[in-house]
Amino acid sequence: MGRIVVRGGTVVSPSGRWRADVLIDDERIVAVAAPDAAVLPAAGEVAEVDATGCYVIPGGVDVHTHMQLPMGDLTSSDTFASGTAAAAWGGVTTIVDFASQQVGERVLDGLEARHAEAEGQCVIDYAFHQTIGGVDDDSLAAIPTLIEREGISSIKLFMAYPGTYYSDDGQILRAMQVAGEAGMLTMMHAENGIAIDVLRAQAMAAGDTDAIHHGLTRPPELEAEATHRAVQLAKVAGNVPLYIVHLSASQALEEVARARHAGRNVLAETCPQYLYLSLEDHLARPGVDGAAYICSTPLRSRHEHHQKDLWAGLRRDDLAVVATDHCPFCLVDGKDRISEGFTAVPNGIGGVEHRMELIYQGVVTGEITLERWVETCCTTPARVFGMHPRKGEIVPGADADIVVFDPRRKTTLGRAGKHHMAMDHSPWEGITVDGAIDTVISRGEVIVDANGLHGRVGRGRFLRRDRPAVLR
Ligand code: DUC
Ligand code: ZN
Ligand code: ZN
Repeated sequence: MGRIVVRGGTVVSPSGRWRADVLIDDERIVAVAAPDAAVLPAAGEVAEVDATGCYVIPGGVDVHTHMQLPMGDLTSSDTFASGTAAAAWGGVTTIVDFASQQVGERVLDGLEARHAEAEGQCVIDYAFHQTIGGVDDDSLAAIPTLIEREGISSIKLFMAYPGTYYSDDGQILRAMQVAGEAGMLTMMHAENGIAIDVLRAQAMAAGDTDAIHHGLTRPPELEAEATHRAVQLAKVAGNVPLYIVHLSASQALEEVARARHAGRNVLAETCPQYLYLSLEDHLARPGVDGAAYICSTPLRSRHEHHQKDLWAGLRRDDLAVVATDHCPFCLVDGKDRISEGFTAVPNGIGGVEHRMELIYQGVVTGEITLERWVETCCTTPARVFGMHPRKGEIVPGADADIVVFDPRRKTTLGRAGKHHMAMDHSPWEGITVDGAIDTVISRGEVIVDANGLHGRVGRGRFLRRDRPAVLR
């Protein structure tokens, strides 16, 4: 691959922005230097990427995706190949997806199967978290092996979905103890699934089958209650680190903020859908148009200031990460199951391609700074999940994962605009945002530029992750 210099741009990191050029040698960044520095090659000496007038930021790190995820008899519609290609188009150079285990299954079998699905298929680098859906002696015994041998430093548990992924409080406590002891991070889907299932059954029995009832049967109180319980269980388990996924409600954010204020090691993630889409404007649409927006946690009411609070949470660091929970399903043979009621519809929204641009819009509207955009979408996710400094920051020695972002252009999202995800619709249809992904470099290779996608399927490598950079 040789040497490349990214010239003329403004390099952005969580701590500031500088006029600097970036020298890449093969797969690594070897220098970040003032434009007149002697270390930089003269014009014409090496390949150049012109970043004049652009921001030069680390490749995006999306720590929550679900490519080709089996859900009942369906599978999420992006394969590892199509989903990582779409991610590359969106300035993402690393994803962390999930290997899965359920009751009666062996953890390491699920991991091996997931490796077989992803290997040779990814355009960008990838890693896995391990979902533990059946906490028992056997699965608990396997947890330390994940970090010691497999390069997997986080587990995900569910307080929702009784009968499939659900863990009761005793199981959660035991898994947190084991993960904490091994130096791993516990991620939590925090919704009270037992109460939600009662509300869902009642709604269906009453004939309330439209998509909006997906949201109404998963009220903010049940997200907040589960978040509170997860925080307490993490404390009782030995003050182990906890990461709340896809946080959507103000009330859950309050629980996280309270815990953090008390010095607890609790981190939380939100997703673009909760910052921009709402129960009334999207989930309440009739038929399949509303079903397209079924995801869990659900979109919240625009009358309850959740979005305003989430942006404030991002500013205050009560929300440390923006990920997508990319879990796309098509309308045909997927979301169209709304004809059988909202409980039959697969859960999930696609967005891996649009996170960087959508969150940059928060910079344009004054919700967050340019530096905070990079921190929440690149650097902190890499640190929290044990990939920094290799990923997430433009520093000498890091992998040369770099995005040239042009703030002067605009990007229209949706099937008629920029859309490479394997979906027959877009939740983001017609939204125009400021800025555009200009060039994407992954481990020293230009994988996206004005001429299109160059990254080949299979070039992405599995990333063995270190211990999370969080305090015990
Ligand atoms: N939770 C996720 O994190 N992803 C898809 C569905 C869900 O409930
Ligand atoms: Zn979840
Ligand atoms: Zn998810």
